Amino acid sequence: MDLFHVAWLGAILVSLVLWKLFKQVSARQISPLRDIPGPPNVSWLWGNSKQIFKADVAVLQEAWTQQFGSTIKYKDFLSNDVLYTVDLRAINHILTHSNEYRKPEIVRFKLAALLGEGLLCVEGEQHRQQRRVMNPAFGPAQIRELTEIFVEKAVQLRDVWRQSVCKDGNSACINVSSGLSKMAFDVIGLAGFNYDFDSLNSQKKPSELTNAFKALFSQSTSKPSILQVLSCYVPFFRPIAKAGSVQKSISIAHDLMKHVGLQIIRDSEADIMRMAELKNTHKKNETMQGRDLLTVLIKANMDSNISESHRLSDEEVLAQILTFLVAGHDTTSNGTAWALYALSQAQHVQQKLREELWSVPTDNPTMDELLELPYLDAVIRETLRLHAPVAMAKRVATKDDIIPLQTPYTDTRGKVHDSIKIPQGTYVDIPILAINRSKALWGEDALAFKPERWDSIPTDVQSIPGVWGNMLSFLGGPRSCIGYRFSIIEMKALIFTLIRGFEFELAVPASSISASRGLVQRPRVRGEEEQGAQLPMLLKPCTPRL
Ligand code: HEM
Ligand SMILES: *[C@@H]1O[C@H](CO)[C@@H](O)[C@H](O)[C@H]1NC(C)=O
Ligand SMILES: *[C@@H]1O[C@H](CO)[C@@H](O)[C@H](O)[C@H]1NC(C)=O
Ligand SMILES: *[C@@H]1O[C@H](CO)[C@@H](O)[C@H](O)[C@H]1NC(C)=O
Ligand SMILES: *[C@@H]1O[C@H](CO)[C@@H](O)[C@H](O)[C@H]1NC(C)=O
Ligand SMILES: CC(=O)N[C@H]1CO[C@H](CO)[C@@H](O)[C@@H]1O
Ligand SMILES: CC(=O)N[C@H]1CO[C@H](CO)[C@@H](O)[C@@H]1O
Repeated sequence: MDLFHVAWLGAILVSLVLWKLFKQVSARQISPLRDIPGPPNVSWLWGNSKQIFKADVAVLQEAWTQQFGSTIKYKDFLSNDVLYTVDLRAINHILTHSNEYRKPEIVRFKLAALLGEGLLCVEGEQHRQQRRVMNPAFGPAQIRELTEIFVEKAVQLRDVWRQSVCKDGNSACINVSSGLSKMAFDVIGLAGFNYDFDSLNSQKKPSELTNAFKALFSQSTSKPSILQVLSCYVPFFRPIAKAGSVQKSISIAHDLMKHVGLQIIRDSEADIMRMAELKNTHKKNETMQGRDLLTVLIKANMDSNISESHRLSDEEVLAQILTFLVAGHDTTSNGTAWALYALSQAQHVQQKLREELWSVPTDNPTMDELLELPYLDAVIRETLRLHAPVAMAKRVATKDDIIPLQTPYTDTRGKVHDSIKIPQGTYVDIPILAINRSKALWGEDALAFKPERWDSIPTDVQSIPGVWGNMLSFLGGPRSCIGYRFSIIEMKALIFTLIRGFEFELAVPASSISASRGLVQRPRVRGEEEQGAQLPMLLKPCTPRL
C-alpha cells in the first residue's frame, strides 16, 4: 500500500469514528435517560468505567445507589449510558424479557470467538432451540446419576491433600485454589463429556486435549486489545479485530479441539446406538457409559420429537463442550474456595457443619443423602449469597422499552417517575452481588456469614426473581444458569468430603484476601495479585467420630 492509500484509509476511519460519535452525542441530547440521577462523568473517553474497575466489585455502585436512589445511571466507555437499578420489579422485567435484553457485544466478543455457537453466546430463536434440547441433561434425574463422579473426585482431592499433610507432619499449608480448580476441571470433563483429564493425578502427563484447553483459556483471560474493545462499540472494526484475534496458537488449539471433540461426539452417538440395540434385545449393560451431559444432549437431539430443522448441528454440539468447561469450571471451583474461606472465618459454623456431616455413616453419599443435610444446604446458600462467583451481568436493550418499577425514582429535575423509559442500545448492569447483600432486603447483618438466616428468611427476599434460593447468584428467567443443580450438588459433595476430612484455617490474615474483579470473583492475596487465584490454608486432618 502506498502513502496515498494509507491517507485515504485513515480519512475513512476518522470519519467513521466521528460519525459514530456524532450519532451517540445527538442521541444523548434527546435521550429519556438524561435526567436519571447518577455520579458525574469523569472522562469523556472512559466515562465512569475506570473508577468502577479500580474499586472493589459493586462497591461504587452501592455507594451511588445510597446517594442517588435505587435507580441510577452512569457512563461507560465512550460515554455510553449504563442503567443500574436495584429495584426488584425492574430486574424481574429485564430478566424475564431476555429477548429484548441481550448480552452486549462487549461480553459476547471474546466468548463467541472462543466458544462459537454455544448456549452462553447465542440469542433469540437459536437460544430457545438449544436450551430446549439441553434442558433434560441438567434435570434432577440426570444430576443424580452424576453425583457418583462428584463424590469420587472429591475423595481423590482429599487424598491428594492428605498426602501433602503426611509429608509435612500433622498439618500443611496448601494453596487450596489449585486442587479445587483441578478437581472441578476433572469433574466437568467426566460429567460433561465423559473425558478423564485426570489433572488431579500429578504423575500423569497432560493430554493433548488438556493442553489445547489451556491454550484457549490463556487467550480468553488475556487483556483485550484496544482494537477489540473499540470493535465492541463501533461495528466497523469487528472484522479487523476478529482477524487479529484468530492468532496461530488459538487456531491450532481450535483445530485440535474440533478433532478430539468430534471424536467424543461420534463415540457418544455410537454408544447410544448400541444401547438402543441392547434395549431391543432386552439385554442390559450396566457398565455402559452414557450418563454425561453431552450424551444426554445428543440423545435428546436424536429424539424423534425434535424436528429435523430444530436439531443442533455438529458445530453447535461441539460448542457446548467448550461452553460447559468455561461456564462450569471456574465458577464452581471459586465458589467452593469462597466456602472454605467463609468457614475458616467462622470456626463455630465449621464445627457445627462437621458434626452434621459426621452423622452420615458413609464417605460416598448419594444425591438424596446430600440433599437431606439442612446445615450443609444453608452453608452453600450463604456462601453463594455473600460470595456470588459471578458478581454482575450485563445486558443491552435491543429496542425502546418501558421498565416498570416497584419504587419510583425522582429525576434530576425533581419529577417522580414510576417507570423507566429506556431507549434501544442502552446498557443495563444487573447487580447480582449487590442484591444478594442488600441491607434493605436481608437486614442489618446482610454482610455477615450466617447460615442460620436461612431458617427463616425475610419476606422481601422471597420476591427476588432468582432461579435458585431467593438470590440472583444463578440469575433468573430464560437465561438463568442451566447448570445450577449440577454445581450445587458438586459443591455439596466437595464440602461434605473436605470438611469431614480436615479442619481448615486461613494461613494468612483475613484482611490480605481480596476478590478479583474479573468475570468470576476469585480469592487473591493482596500484594501477590500477579500470582492469580490463590487461597493459602492450613489443613489439619481429622476423621469422623463414629
Ligand atoms: C457456582 C457455580 C455457578 C455459578 C455462580 C453460575 C452462574 C451463572 C450465571 C450468573 C449465568 C448467567 C450469565 C449471564 O447471562 O450473563 C450462568 C449461565 C450459564 N451457566 Fe452457570 N454458573 C455456575 C455453574 C455452572 C455449571 C457447573 C455449568 C455447566 C455444567 C454452568 C453452565 C451455564 C450455562 C451453559 C449458562 C448459559 C445459560 C443460557 O444462557 O441459557 N454453570 N451461570
Ligand atoms: C478461579 O477462577 C480463576 C480465573 O477465573 C481460575 O484461574 C481458577 O483456577 C479458579 N479456581 C480457583 C479455585 O481458584
Ligand atoms: C494457587 O493455585 C492457583 C490455581 O491453580 C494458581 O493459579 C496460583 O498460581 C497458585 N498460587 C500459588 C502462589 O501457588
Ligand atoms: C458393556 O459395556 C462395556 C463398556 O462399554 C463393554 O466393554 C462391554 O463389552 C459391554 N457388554 C456387552 C454385553 O455389550
Ligand atoms: C421429547 O421426548 C422426551 C421423552 O422421550 C422428553 O423427555 C422430552 O422433553 C421431549 N422433548 C420435547 C422438546 O418435547
Ligand atoms: C456526555 C457528557 O455529559 N459528557 C461530559 C462529561 O464530562 C466532561 C468533562 O469532564 C464534559 O466535557 C462532557 O461534555
Ligand atoms: C455491594 C456490596 O456488597 N458491597 C459490600 C460488599 O462487602 C464488603 C465487605 O464484605 C463491603 O465492604 C462492601 O461495601
